[in-house]
Amino acid sequence: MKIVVTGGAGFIGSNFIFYMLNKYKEYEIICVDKLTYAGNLSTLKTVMDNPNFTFVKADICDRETIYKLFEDVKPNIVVNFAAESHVDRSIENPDIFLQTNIMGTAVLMDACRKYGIDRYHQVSTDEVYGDLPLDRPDLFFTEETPIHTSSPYSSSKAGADLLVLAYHRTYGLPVTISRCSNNYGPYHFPEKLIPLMIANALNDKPLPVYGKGENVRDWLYVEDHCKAIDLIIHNGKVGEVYNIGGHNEMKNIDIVKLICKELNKPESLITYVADRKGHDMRYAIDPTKIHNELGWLPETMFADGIKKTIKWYLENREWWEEIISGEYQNYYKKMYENR
Ligand code: NAD
Ligand code: TDX
Repeated sequence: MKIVVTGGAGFIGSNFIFYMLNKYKEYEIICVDKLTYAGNLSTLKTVMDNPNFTFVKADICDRETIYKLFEDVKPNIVVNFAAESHVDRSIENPDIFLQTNIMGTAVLMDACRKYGIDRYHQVSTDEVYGDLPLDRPDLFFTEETPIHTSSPYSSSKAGADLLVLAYHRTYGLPVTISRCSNNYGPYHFPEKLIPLMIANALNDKPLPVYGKGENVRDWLYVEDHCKAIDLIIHNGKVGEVYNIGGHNEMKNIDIVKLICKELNKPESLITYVADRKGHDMRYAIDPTKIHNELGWLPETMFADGIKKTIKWYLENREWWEEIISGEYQNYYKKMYENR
């Protein structure tokens, strides 16, 4: 079995690679990653010497290179994690999101059509459903919820999802799509809420909470997401969409306060800053379908997962300090100074 994993030098893709190499000793994993600002080869250092693992630096939008790779490798399965993934960056500059998230997906699927594939899996997001109001805790996103996006990021992911379903209907490509809620865990890039707050708190820097911090996200430990994708690529029905989430809704402000408590830092570090444009209020996944059809259930409780995650950031300072010491400083200034 040969699996091409795109975006494997990023947060979720790398965790998926670790999970798969550990679980399936006979599988070959070929990671394809452009190594954008979000991709880090150091993340993959523990698997670089594994004979079942190969790293290929390539852009999923580069048709010639991707075709050549498929011709050489002839993968059985493609799992596409590669994407521009940060909402705030998409608000500043949508172009690259359209390029990578939509055009890159098309190139990968064209390669699958040309060289044949058993399964193309698209890693999507709950953000394609837009948001839910705070005063309707009875509402959840199901797979039937209409697509209704808010940001250039979520729109680009929705565009890709529609293209994936179109390739299934028009060309019979054997696809599946998963739409997951917010992940957290090791190797999460420090521009995102949880790692940003951990890093800033450890450096005694202000903790910038957008708006009033009332927005709700549905948090899932990254390994539970990886387990769900493993089940979908092996047992999921072709042409289907599966929502993934663990019914773990939390307000941003409560997460930030929890991080302060765990790290023994004062809540006075919390600074309320201008809200994100078009900020989604609440995400909440109904995971009934994946539970009933594939038997998936989240295994890591948030109380344990957040402790494990904080411990990981404490024990792996080198990994994130290296990241935040470079170009990231300019990004941080631009996004947060005078906000
Ligand atoms: P990430 O930003 O940490 O990693 C993205 C990876 O893709 C990086 O290694 C980057 O170098 C690579 N990449 C970007 N453009 C590329 C290109 N053109 N060609 C090849 N590689 C490229 O992202 P993540 O948080 O790990 O998210 C992975 C996927 O999961 C994305 O598709 C995202 O939309 C989706 N998702 C993320 C979350 C979350 O909470 N992080 C939740 C649901 C879905
Ligand atoms: O500095 C911050 N302050 C703050 O209040 C940051 C970075 C975020 N926030 C808020 C915005 C959101 O309400 O925290 C919440 C989470 O923000 P992000 O970590 O940027 O995640 P989100 O916008 O919810 O999107 C994430 O989940 C869905 C991923 O980045 C996406 O790739 C995924 O599709």
